[in-house]
Amino acid sequence: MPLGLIGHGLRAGRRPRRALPPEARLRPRYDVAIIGAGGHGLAAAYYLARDHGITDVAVLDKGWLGGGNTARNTTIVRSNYLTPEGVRFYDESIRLFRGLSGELDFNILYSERGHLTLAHTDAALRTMRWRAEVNKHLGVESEMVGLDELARLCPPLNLDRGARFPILGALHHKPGAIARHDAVAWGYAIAAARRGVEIHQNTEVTGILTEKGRVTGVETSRGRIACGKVLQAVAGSSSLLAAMAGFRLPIQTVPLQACVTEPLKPFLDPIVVSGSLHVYVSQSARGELVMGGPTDPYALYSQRSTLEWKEGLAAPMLALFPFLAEVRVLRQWAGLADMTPDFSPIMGLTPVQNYYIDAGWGTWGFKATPVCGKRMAETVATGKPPSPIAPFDLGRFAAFRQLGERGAASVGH
Ligand code: FAD
Ligand code: PYC
Repeated sequence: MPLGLIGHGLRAGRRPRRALPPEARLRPRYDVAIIGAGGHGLAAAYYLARDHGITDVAVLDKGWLGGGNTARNTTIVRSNYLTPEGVRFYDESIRLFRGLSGELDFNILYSERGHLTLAHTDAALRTMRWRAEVNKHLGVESEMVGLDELARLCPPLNLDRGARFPILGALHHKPGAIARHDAVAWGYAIAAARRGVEIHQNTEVTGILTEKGRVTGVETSRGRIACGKVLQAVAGSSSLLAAMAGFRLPIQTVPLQACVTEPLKPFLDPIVVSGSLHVYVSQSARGELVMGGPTDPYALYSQRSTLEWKEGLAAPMLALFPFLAEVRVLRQWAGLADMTPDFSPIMGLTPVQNYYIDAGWGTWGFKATPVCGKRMAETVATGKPPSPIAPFDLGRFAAFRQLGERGAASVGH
């Protein structure tokens, strides 16, 4: 096997395909403009080209490729949701994630670790049993585990019954995984560009052009672009773009912070989440502990880090893993979470014809990157949202068809 691998690497004619082609000249017209070169926009561009042969596509970003929430998230992938619609949707994403390194010829370091959601109260146990039952019914591997099994799955966890927040049990979701977020963005970008998609960085969309209720183009910091169809995939800026297009979204935008410690020898295999204590942690391939907590408690467009947040994280984290007391935090940052009232995304059509939306990704959108890209590409190509995403339409809020996923959010936001 190692010899085969070396032979493959040295084979004549094999060219490394890791680089993005040089940026093309921005043209005055495209069939499709995608606003946002995060994982979602880039994945949609890739599947538009691969599955629908639509390659006259410009992906426009005000900053750099993958520099928004895609670069700022803690990379947790799971499908242990509460609603059947949510479970099916995220499960399809996991299936796509599993084959993504091969599909894109780009190693996204996808690593299935198992995902543990700890219960500290009877109410939490009840919600987890509910999730386990819905998951199992739909063929997703999730089950309740007691303290003995928890000790086996995660030996460093403090299971002391006399602890300040004793653990009563957990929801164990075997397919829970982490991946390299920037590799996901770059993998999709290069694969899309190879098929003819143009990616234009430093190109801010400043206005949406419409005529008789139909989109006709976008105004950008580099001039006007005419286009037949537009997909907005701007995560934390969704309400701002929707306002430019002339409609409102039921979204509140709040900062979400995270941090990493110095690298440690591998000791933590599963991803550990405590919804009640509002903290979660996983250990990256580099050995860093990637840690997160609740959203900031007020709506704000700011990506600063705060000491209060770090202090709020440290106490419960040390209750779970007391021996981390001397470990140093290396970096802390924030992204912007577009929170919907039901903690589910908004995907599909909008009041503006040919203007499509991929939004409401709050704290949960990284895991949806492949499935959302694939299904939004289908929506843009056919003008009709396919059945897996149809329930996530914008119209559900007015029609009382909310998809309540608050109980399956990672931490109590
Ligand atoms: P982004 O990556 O934000 O891309 C949107 C792009 O749009 C940006 O590059 C931005 O520059 C661009 N843009 C905005 N406005 C304009 C404009 N006017 N013109 C042109 N371009 C524009 N999700 C999970 O599933 N698991 C997790 O563990 C997880 N952890 C998280 C931790 C943190 C700290 C944060 C902040 C989020 C986390 N999330 C997680 C959520 C996840 O990061 C997002 O939902 C996801 O990255 C959204 O991807 P995107 O491609 O839609 O958006
Ligand atoms: O959706 O699993 C998740 C998650 C973890 C941290 C932020 N979001």
